[in-house]
Amino acid sequence: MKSLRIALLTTLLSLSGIAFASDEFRVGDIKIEKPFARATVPAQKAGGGFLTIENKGAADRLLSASSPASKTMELHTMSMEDNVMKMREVKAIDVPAKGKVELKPGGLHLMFIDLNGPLKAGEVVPVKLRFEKAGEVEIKVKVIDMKGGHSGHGGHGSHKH
Ligand SMILES: [Cu+2]
Repeated sequence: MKSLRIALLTTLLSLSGIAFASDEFRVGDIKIEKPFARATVPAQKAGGGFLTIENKGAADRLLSASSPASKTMELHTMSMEDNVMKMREVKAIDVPAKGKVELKPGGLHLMFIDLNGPLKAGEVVPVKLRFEKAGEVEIKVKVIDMKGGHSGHGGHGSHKH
């Protein structure tokens, strides 16, 4: 009955906003959960990717990401500065020992830079993540339509570095 209860919980969670499949990817002590990306419109050159990193072992760091969907990918963080949401690139994302890091809208995220085409809702995009200790893992990122959801991740169209 336990699995039924978990299934029910998953259903409730997906009803609360974003529909997730039970996507999990592992490499070494690292587990990647529920990767998703925000669907983009044709004029958009960049898009955000989100996921949860769980670490069963010693401290590690996410160093980089890459995908055939875009020319490059960067690791970004977002924060409020003078009442304006600002994004900046980070060199790495720390994954604490026996801890968890959430990449989510409004915070840390993966950024597809120079998209080769729009990210369309329903598509699945392969992304390769490289960890300092655990090494490389390829994950499948679901593209979802987030219209009506968070709007705080604006400004990507005029992304500057
Ligand atoms: Cu970004």
